[in-house]
Amino acid sequence: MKTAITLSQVPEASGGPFVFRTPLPDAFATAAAIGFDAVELFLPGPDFISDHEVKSLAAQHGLAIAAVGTGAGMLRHGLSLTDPSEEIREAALDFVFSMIDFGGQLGAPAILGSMQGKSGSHDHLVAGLRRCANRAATHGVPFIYEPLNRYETNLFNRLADAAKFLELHDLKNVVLLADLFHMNIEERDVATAIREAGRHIGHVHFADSNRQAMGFGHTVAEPVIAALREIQYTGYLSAEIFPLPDPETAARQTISSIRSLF
Ligand code: LER
Ligand code: MN
Repeated sequence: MKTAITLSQVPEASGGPFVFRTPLPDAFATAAAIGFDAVELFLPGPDFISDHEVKSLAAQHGLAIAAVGTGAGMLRHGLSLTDPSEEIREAALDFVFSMIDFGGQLGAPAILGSMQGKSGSHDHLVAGLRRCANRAATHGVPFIYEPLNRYETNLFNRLADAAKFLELHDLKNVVLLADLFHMNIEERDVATAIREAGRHIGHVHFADSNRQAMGFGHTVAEPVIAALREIQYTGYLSAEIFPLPDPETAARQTISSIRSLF
């Protein structure tokens, strides 16, 4: 399993679970110095920085791009793929496509988190997911769908329900994101949920129960790691966590928890 950490450049997300928010050259350097394999980018949009510049920062620091978020489409523009208005759904799709294309240039998949909408319909979700999955396939990357806790969406809160939905609609090239913070709220047992949805899981947000670095809350991480090993998960453990008590401490705690778990 590989390690990643979140970098945000979205001022509207100042209260969000993103660790480094300094300008990207500094954030890449810090992530690399602390020992991460990759970064997960949360950007205002596809034009914030060129893919060429990101590639050069990644090469300079020996980092991969684990994934790119799409949540700025919701935070900055109020868009969602399941909005009742067709016009807004289409604008949301344009935004997500633009991030899929941006990530695709970097070999990184895009994530559908808050852009799925807070209270949408499954019909709109399946239509949006299918189009995003097809777009991602043109870059040879999957599209990542993230079940969120009940306070953030009514669509899917648990991995098993989302997995069933992917199967029912034969949604190919969509993988699930297991965010351990959301799962701590919604799953009966996090390790069991991982085992049962195993073949669909393509990304992990590695957070403790309180959305701080692993080891700073009450999650017992050993069974979670054992379940990930059992499903032969080879993707990223990406720290989408609050920068508490400060970004560096949160980042270092993530790396030391992973080292002690492996
Ligand atoms: C995004 O990855 C996520 O987990 C949501 O809670 C957005 O804040
Ligand atoms: Mn997440």
